[in-house]
Amino acid sequence: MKIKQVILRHLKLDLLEPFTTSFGTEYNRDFILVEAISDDGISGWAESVAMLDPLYNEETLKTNWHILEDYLIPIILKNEIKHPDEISEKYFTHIRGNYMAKAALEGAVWDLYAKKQGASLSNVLGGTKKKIEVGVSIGIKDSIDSTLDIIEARLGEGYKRFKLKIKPGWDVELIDKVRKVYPEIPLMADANSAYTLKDIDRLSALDDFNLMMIEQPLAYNDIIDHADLQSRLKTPICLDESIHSLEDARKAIKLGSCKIINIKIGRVGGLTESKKIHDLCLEHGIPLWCGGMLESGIGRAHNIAITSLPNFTLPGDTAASSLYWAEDITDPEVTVENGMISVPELPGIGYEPSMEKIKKYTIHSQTYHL
Ligand code: OSB
Ligand code: MG
Repeated sequence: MKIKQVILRHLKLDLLEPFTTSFGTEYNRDFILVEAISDDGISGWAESVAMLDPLYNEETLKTNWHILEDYLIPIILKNEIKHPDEISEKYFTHIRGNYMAKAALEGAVWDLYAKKQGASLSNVLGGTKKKIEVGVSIGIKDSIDSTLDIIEARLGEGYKRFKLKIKPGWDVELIDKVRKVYPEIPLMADANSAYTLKDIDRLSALDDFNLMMIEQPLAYNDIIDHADLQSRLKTPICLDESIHSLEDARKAIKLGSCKIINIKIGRVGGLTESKKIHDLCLEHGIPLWCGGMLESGIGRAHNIAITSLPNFTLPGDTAASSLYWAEDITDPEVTVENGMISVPELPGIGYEPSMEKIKKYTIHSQTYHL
């Protein structure tokens, strides 16, 4: 496979509602859309999940653009790629970090590869599920009552798991009230690294609510204190921010830092690395689910494909486009029926990028060729 051209586009979509986590509030989503075009004129698509500001992790839209333009795209244009696994295993190995930038370009080549095989992305990744279960991530709100209203609406829409964003002061009372109204729902909390071991009393209090898991309570780069915390809690800890690679996952499992892992394709540097983490976790009895980064339909399509692998046994954050955007940039948009998404069977990602909508939301674009 020869890639003759890569187009980067900076898109900006307005969120229908602000999305607040312990690290900040997002009002819109700026992201890089990557289009990789083969010498026979087929396009593969993916997006970078890096945000404008380095709040979730250290990458940003600008650092991703720089790494893509100056390092990754030239490598992809220069080399004949037989299989997308070669990208992370051979071509990007000497470039440290910059996982989201790598994943964005690798993902576009995966889509292109699948299209050339006439197979769905799920299929070429080894996916087995035809339908996947979907949960929803609920941001920090101004009152517990408005959180309860949102849960009620999402329950009615059939979502299979409810994740509440927490931070110190928006945690024990919130979960307690939600549990009193909904004693049985699959409920979890995501702290995005808002606590330290000094908060052990607060974190222990969360242990009494039969939560499915607590996601990333401690520092974004920690697996040591998480192991300590996990030994003191019966609620499973799920790691998000701390896991960037197969090696990170291996070490976290060995230390007992978590009992569940959230895979984000961007955070771990791509689909090939995601598959490897999947296989390791399957071997060790660590269940997985696919996280979300407020992606457009293009990024969500990749998430849906990886979620079709067998060890994604817990509902993921691939909620419907209509919860986030007035309009999404794919045809069809991502829709959820009774808390389920049917994995597309069309070649590639299976959601067609709408050139008209992409043009409408593009702020800046740049084309690269040899
Ligand atoms: O920690 O899972 C997270 C969104 C942006 C940054 C970090 C996170 C999130 C979410 C996912 O919770 C929301 C979604 O994409 O539906
Ligand atoms: Mg998270």
